[in-house]
Amino acid sequence: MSIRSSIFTLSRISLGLALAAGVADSALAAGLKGAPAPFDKGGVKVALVGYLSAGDFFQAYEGGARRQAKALGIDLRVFPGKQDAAQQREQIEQAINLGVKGIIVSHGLPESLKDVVRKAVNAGIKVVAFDVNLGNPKVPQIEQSDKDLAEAVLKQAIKDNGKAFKAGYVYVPGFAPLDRRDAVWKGVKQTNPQIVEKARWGTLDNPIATSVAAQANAALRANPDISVVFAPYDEFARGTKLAANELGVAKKLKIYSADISTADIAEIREPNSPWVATAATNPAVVGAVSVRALALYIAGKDPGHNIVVKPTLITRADLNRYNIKTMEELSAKLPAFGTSDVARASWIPQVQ
Ligand code: SR1
Repeated sequence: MSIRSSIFTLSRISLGLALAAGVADSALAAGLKGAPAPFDKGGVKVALVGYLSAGDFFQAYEGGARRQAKALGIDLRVFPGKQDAAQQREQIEQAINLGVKGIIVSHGLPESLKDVVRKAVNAGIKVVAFDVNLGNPKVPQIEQSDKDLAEAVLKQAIKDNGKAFKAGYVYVPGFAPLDRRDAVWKGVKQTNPQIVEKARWGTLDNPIATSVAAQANAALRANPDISVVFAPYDEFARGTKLAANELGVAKKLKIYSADISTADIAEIREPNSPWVATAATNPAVVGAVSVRALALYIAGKDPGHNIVVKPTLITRADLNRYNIKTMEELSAKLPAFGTSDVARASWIPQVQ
């Protein structure tokens, strides 16, 4: 899907959002009328336990989760991720001890989570996982279709640069979305042997963009023939762009990424920005979908094992053409980006 192919008006969705906002406050106080137990009583305790929490994507994801939780009368406890596997395990233990009815596990390293998640499931707690494969048939998996996302943006890279170029690649293995995007990158290189990966870098050390910039600076200096960088996480793209600007090579480089935020839109639209395209979902929508899927599960419904929010290709040319400056304007131009029909039920108020 692209912006050009999907321009609609948003009035129907705005009305839904306004109604949902009205429902949210009363839902917290008294539970949701007509909802299945336990949501008919309100105050259902749920935990969101993340591995990462800093950066635009995770802030927006949490915001979407909080809004949907509020509308459902859920008492959401957010455990912020500090990129610390031991701490994430400990937080899941804490959530179990709090007596939550459900847990959303967002990102993390599967091997450090599997047994503690099994403990939660055995205790009767419903668990859903976003972007971490816990290999447990009782844990529904939420993702952004990373295959579609990587394919869309790499197709654009080939459209812009042809099938022969020297590339840089930003990657940290072990994280489900990055590994799934990596599988697509491997396939693209195999199919197009004249696309040559000259250098690879990547780190999740905080602040991620600044740490990536230091690595990108060294890699781009050592490989001045790199003309395309595949950086499939917006913090990676931001860091690489920073390095390109420092080195004065922004004009001869093109960066293709994942994710989008209002700050990213500004960076992409800067004059002569090397960041030319991204493929993304609206992270607030993914946060809302995560809460809805868990709510369905807690209510005894089957949310499905694979819950997928589809990404959209967003190019600088499209952002400029429609003069899009914010996530709100992007959602207004492209309603499929601003909302999702995944994990819905008539009793779940619509916020996103
Ligand atoms: C370290 S993983 C970063 C990715 O997680 C989410 O899936 C976002 O899309 C981001 O790119």
